[in-house]
Amino acid sequence: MDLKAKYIEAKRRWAEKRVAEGFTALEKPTELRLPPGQHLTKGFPVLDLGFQPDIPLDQWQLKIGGLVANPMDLSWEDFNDLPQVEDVSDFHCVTTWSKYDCRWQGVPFTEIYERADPDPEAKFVFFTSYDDYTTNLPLDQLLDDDVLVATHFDGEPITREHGGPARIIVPKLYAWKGAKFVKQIEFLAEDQLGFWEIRGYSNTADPFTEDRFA
Ligand SMILES: Nc1nc2c(c(=O)[nH]1)N[C@H]1C(S)=C(S)[C@@H](COP(=O)(O)O)O[C@H]1N2
Ligand SMILES: [Mo]
Repeated sequence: MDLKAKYIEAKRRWAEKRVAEGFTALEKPTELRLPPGQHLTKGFPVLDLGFQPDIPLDQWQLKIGGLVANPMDLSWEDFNDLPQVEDVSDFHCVTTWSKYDCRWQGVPFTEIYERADPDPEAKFVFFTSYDDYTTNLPLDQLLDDDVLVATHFDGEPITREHGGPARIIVPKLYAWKGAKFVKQIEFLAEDQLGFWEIRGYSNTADPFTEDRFA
């Protein structure tokens, strides 16, 4: 599917989700839900680089740039003017824990894509965070209807330890592909490896094929 078609399909599925009221827990049989080598956790472990940046909302900015027609420096206010949705998804960390039914709220990545209007050459996205963490993804995988720039978890603002004010959620991949404390989103023609990808983690990161290390 080309990128435009994928984007339209994701938008269509969002519309369906909005109609399906009372949508809370995912109904999937365990064998399709818990990836191989993972165990279920009820808590919510914290994984970071050893410090959690403190970003006052009046200084927070989300920079969107690279190969786009409309580069943007969004203030917290600008960002919160974008359409928001809620989505429930599972979370899989490469260190073998998974957490079911995470209820996230935030701006769908498709809204960022639409406003930034990437050039046709843009095929990859590079994320940079306020703790200098980085990660990279093919644009294609971000145009899915469960990918969010999330600001809320379980109805509350995401705490600092879990990546607030805003973090990226890409439920279909291992969680290191989702940048906490996100600061910048760059659209690129060539792939550029992020923090863990440089250090031997898989660049594709599919939990269901135990695609942990390159
Ligand atoms: N900015 C930033 N984002 C990050 C990380 C990090 O260290 N810094 N760790 C990643 C990893 S390995 C995981 S498993 C998840 C952890 O999210 P959590 O701390 O909310 O469980 O965030 C990912 N995003
Ligand atoms: Mo992780």
